Amino acid sequence: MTDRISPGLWRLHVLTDRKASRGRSHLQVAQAAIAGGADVIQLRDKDASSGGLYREALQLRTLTREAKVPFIVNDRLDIALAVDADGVHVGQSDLPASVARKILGPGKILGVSVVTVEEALRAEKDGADYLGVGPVFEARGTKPDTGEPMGVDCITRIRRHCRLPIVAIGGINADNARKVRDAGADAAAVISAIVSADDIEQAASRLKRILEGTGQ
Ligand code: TZP
Ligand code: MG
Repeated sequence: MTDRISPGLWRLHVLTDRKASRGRSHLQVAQAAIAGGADVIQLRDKDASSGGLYREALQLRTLTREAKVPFIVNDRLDIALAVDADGVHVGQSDLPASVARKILGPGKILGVSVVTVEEALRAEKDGADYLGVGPVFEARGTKPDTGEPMGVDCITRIRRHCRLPIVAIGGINADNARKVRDAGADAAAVISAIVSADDIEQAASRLKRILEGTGQ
């Protein structure tokens, strides 16, 4: 069972993405990903209305609570608080991490997306529990503004300067997951290689074993 307050022990973050899920709901995707060994589920939906997102988040909260898997909401601190999620993940153009931490309080998890060492150090100072770093490879999820792929060197650089757990993101799949671990990432956050797979459970399980170093 995953330790819900230790992001450093998590290996596989699965981010939901309605558009990439081939008709399957956030709930169906999360159920299958958890069955395959996802260590944390992050609800990410840029297009949903607040009411719609709240209802989806409630369903995921029930599922993840029963499965004892941590539940993070992307961007939407209001939704995270409304459903008592375990935490929130913010990017550089979202609510500042320091403000998110203040509102969340000390007991919740805060993830922050960073690209540079400076951003990583600021996130650490602002109270982040883990860093999202990427896109490492070409992102295949639906976000149009994820930026240019930075390669695995960005992980190595940030690893050298910052102690927080690093979660690599962007184009990660079974063929390249080993590279991000070797570069110093603690975990990978994955959208399309899992949510678009024919068999989500199997795709999650394979990636999990690669990230744990017990499979290929
Ligand atoms: N942030 C940086 S890349 C990315 C996000 C949300 C999308 C990753 O999606 P995929 O399908 O795993 O490449
Ligand atoms: Mg964001």
